[in-house]
Amino acid sequence: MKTSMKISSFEEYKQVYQQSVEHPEQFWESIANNFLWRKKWDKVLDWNFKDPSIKWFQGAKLNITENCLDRHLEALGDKPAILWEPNDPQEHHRVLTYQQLYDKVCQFANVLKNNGAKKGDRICIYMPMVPELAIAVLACARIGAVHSVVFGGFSAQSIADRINDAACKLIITADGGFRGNKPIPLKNIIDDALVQCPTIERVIVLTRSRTPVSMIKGRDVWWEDEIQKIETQGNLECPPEVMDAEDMLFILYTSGSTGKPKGVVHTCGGYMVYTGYTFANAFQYEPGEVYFCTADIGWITGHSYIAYGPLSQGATTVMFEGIPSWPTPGRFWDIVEKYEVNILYTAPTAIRSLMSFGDDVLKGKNFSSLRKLGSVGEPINEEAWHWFDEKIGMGKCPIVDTWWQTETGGFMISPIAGITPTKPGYATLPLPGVQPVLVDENGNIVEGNGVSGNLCIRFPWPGMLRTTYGDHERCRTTYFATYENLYFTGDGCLRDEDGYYRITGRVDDVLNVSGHRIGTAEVENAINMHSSVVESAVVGYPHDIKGQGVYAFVVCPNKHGDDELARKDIIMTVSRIIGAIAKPDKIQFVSGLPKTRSGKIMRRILRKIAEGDTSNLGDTSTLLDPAVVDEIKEGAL
Ligand code: 6R9
Repeated sequence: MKTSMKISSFEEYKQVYQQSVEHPEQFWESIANNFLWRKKWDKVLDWNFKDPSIKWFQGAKLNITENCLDRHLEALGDKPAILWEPNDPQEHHRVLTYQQLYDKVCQFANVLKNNGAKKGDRICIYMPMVPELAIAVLACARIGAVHSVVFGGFSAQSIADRINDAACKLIITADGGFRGNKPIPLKNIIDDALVQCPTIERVIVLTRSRTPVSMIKGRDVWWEDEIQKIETQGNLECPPEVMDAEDMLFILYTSGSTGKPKGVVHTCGGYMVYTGYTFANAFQYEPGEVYFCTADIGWITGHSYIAYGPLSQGATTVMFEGIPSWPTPGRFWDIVEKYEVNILYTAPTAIRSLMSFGDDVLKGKNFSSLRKLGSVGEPINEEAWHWFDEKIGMGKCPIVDTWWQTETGGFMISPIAGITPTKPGYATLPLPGVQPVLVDENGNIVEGNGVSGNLCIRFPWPGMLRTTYGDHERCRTTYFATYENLYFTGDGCLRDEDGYYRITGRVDDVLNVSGHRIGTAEVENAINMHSSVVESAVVGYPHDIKGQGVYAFVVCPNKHGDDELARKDIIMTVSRIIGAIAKPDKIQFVSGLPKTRSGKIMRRILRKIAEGDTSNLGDTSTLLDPAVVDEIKEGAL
């Protein structure tokens, strides 16, 4: 089988898809042949979903950074790899060519080595969206260290939990960062976290904001000083560590329906093949095109589709430090114009928020460079889809609505730009190699079209998670135990008469707030830590901009009569424990929660109340105290 990285017609898609289902191993082998390997595999795939045990390209040797950097030097050495747009448009932007990025990655990889890092060590990264973040990520991969990037919006406590879970040895951070008009004191937050992190031996601090920080002797070093040492030593090259295909590449923490966030583990070979292939194919990336993904590298979208995917394909990727609405709500459009962006990949929440500023903001902006648009993170509502299509894409750019997850590593269900006919609100069809199925409440696969169910995948793909760090059993129970021999995504989905897929949202207790995954249990645990709180229940409710908002029902008898202050205290507690991204939008104080006689909170009822739909709350007769429901209904916000 000879399959190219890019499909060129819908007919070809159907044919390749069919082949990929009938002969998955040959299919992926032929895709993998488009990458650079030190040694090819002995076996393409070995798997079972029971344990689960998933091994792709066993016996193969590679380093992903050779694919992202070294192999492009000859042809693309002086072509831009990263175009960096600072938070403040007055500050100079930066361009890093492939050669420059390569040089910087090698140098920083040597800094890591000088500071005691070696293959297999876990390294936490907590940085603003500056090129050095991408450099740090790639430098870890260069030496075979496992990176664990933590998004800059998480609190000291969340960082400490993540560092301790993975027993990280080193952390890379910056003095501070900028997002809009808000400076973020990254190093101070790290200092708070490190009080609880005995495994950290070294902190490498990049200078970004020039805010005062405390540098602890013997533990903290400046990025720039360490680079200086490398230069003095003349230690500029760093040969890539040769990795096994199934060696760990990174850990990325994500929320689930229970407990603390889990560390999703991705491995070198499969992840490289999967992100590279899906990037090239779904976006139909053409050499020279400028690609702008508005995500943060702290999330999977940034890992796969700012860093690894585009770089393995020799693309030019734009990295933006700031936020869409600062200093003006036209900021994204200014960036599109400035860099003549050809592919813009963003999230429905950003689109809705920009829509809300009205179309005047768009006047005089030049969108003519745009050829393809993408959406990710949550279901895109039709209104946002059409606005994106008409106002930004000028009706001439295909919209690639990519459904996927931290756990899937890359796109799963998505149009191929300009090839798959699209439908607003639909992620359309599975990409080659992806075998989705819908499962009914009894766990049976529903065949045919015009059906809905829980979305599962029945065959492995190279980019899938291999385990959850330090707790394989949790990986098994979360994803592989709900339905036998299937990977369960946690999403509900419908397949229409044409066989097109539309994701309807999470069916578990995970919220999607502005495209960020937040576990309701996590927020409840944080709220319950507040000293006056007895218990709480958190549900989502429809929010015009965020998609979902966080609604908390809180039993808090001891508020000293000041509801507003108690609300602020609770919000402060959640910000401290998790981070500002998980702050409840609404807090309703209640005298009790609706519970069954066995003590289970009836979330279904709370969800309805939060949605403002109290007409039909269903059967409440099994409740311990049905009267509580009336009280909650009355007090709904
Ligand atoms: C990539 C990413 C995963 C969850 C996923 C689903 C939702 C993502 C979507 C989408 C509808 C899309 N989701 N993309 N829902 N249409 N195009 O977002 O990963 O942060 O792990 O979130 O996001 O509910 O299960 P992650």
